[in-house]
Amino acid sequence: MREIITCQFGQCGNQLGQAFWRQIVTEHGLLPTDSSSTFFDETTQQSRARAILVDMEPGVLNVIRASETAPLFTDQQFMSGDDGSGNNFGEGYFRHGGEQTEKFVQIMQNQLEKCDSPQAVQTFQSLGGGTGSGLGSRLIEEIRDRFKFSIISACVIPSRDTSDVITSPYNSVCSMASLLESSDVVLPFDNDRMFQAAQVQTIKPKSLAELKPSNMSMYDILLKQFKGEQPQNSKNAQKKPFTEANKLVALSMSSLSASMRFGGEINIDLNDIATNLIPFKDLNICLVNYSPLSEAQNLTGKLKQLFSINNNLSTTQTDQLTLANIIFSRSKDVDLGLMSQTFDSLAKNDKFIKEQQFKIGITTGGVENLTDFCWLRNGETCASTLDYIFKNYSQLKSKRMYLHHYLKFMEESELDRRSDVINKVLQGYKGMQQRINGDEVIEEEQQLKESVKAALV
Ligand SMILES: Nc1nc2c(ncn2[C@@H]2O[C@H](COP(=O)(O)OP(=O)(O)O)[C@@H](O)[C@H]2O)c(=O)[nH]1
Ligand SMILES: [Mg+2]
Repeated sequence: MREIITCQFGQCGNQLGQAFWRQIVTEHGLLPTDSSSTFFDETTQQSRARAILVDMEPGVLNVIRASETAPLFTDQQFMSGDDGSGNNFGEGYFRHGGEQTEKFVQIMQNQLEKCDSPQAVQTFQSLGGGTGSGLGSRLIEEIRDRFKFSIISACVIPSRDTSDVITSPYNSVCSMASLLESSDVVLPFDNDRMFQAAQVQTIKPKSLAELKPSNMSMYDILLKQFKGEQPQNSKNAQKKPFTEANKLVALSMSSLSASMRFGGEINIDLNDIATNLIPFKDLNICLVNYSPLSEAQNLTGKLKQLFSINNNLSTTQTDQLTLANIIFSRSKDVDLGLMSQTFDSLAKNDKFIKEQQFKIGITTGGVENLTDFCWLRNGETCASTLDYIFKNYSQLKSKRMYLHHYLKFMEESELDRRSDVINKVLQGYKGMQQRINGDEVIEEEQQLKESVKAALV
């Protein structure tokens, strides 16, 4: 079994992690099985999640330590501090990053020693704050440099809501630049989109308490301590449906590794995602849709939902040109034949579907009575995510608002370099059509010819 190590950074990252581990425990039931070793180390008496939990404020980690998932982690897997990063990428990246990096590398090495054949690292963080954004980015860069694993990063894009973190545009640009350079695949989860999707959502995933263990097991404590509620430590928690949003991220992320854990007709593992969806190394964002959010009668209904804008967790823009698509299907009742047949009938009335090539992963094992789908694709519409964070950044930066907070920790040139990275990838997505047509290559060749000519003169 190939293992996946999960790194969760900052408040949002750890709350996403909490939702994720709840989901994974419900999927694997309450007993260790062959399939559970992807996410759990089962060599000791008590199974432990293959995870590293990092936050510089103690609040959220203490909530996790007191929650029903606590038995999944040892003290050595927590990396906490006493003061946060003040919603400042610079403070997270430079101050905490300078102090914490070696400690993190040691915890990572310790986790790796417990793996036979580690496949990938997956990360959770928000882009808008300071710790997840700054320290998280720094540590992801470290993983890239030292361990050379595939890295798949789920990141939360801040809401348009003005009560959200005021400096989030700086944080988002800086951390997104890092992810684009260090992660193999960046999966943006837009809070506004997810809050809307959460309103539509009528299906609740199974909770731990609903699972009836046939005999007592390593998860006994977990089950006994189960309180059924997502811990929240944010001032905004009452106002914003973080719990529902985080569940959608957890379900989507768990579906990506479902076929490698449970097997099925067509297996897709985390490495296949990068191989298939990232044809150009610098265009490494993939958008996410999840279905079903509401009860649908049949497979056609669920797949229709999958392509609906309501089910888009990444952006409000409808899909334009796509480079590549993967659909992850998990259901006992859906095989490739049925999937292809349903697709063919949908394509008859849908121009977009008709024009796409889909790679499909089919998982037939896993959670009883769960039929769900996750659609990842890379394409022109990824520009909308970068456009959003770049515009917000430019508005503040052009007036130099709040800039002094950042200049305490970093050079202005570093901020500019990071915004250039975003802009370059943004232009890359906007010019995708030309790249596919090969126009860009011709342009480069032309430039080369001209410079040779100039040199000869
Ligand atoms: N979806 C989601 N967003 C969150 C959660 N907690 C905080 N956020 C968002 O994350 C941003 C703030 O980052 P946060 O993780 O609190 O900062 P950090 O602890 O310094 O990394 C804001 O845009 C919040 O709205 C959460 O549990 N779920
Ligand atoms: Mg925090």
